[in-house]
Amino acid sequence: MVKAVAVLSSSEGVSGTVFFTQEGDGPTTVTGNLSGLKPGFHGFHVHALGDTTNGCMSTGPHFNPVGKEHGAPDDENRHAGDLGNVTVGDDGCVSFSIIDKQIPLTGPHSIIGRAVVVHADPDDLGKGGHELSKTTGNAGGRVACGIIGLQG
Ligand SMILES: [Cu+2]
Ligand SMILES: [Zn+2]
Repeated sequence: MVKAVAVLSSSEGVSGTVFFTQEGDGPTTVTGNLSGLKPGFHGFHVHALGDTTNGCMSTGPHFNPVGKEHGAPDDENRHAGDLGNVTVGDDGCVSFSIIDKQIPLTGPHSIIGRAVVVHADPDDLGKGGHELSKTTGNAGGRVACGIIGLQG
């Protein structure tokens, strides 16, 4: 079992923790909780770089090792980092559990050392018809992020 964690924070008061586990070559389970967000859908992705020198802006684009378009988690054509949306309640908090096959913790497409990013707006899952739909899901600003690191 490989385990990883990302601690998210932002200057706007968003915070949370996201845990990743993977057994062998199986899917990765992502569980987490976030608080301080506006109620509703927020895009949630793995971005390519674990670089926060310029805040969440320097984490690069969505992790996309095989050159696909932006999509929904259950689409064939999606970035590996496309985890869809988290749904925040009226209290500004969300707890979630996601199981995904495209974000391994080992091997050439490992997400260790990359970043998780939570966005200000809903991810349209590539289907919004906006000029950004096929690259970012038009999910708006990056309100919080954290670097994915190995956990013992
Ligand atoms: Cu993103
Ligand atoms: Zn994407």
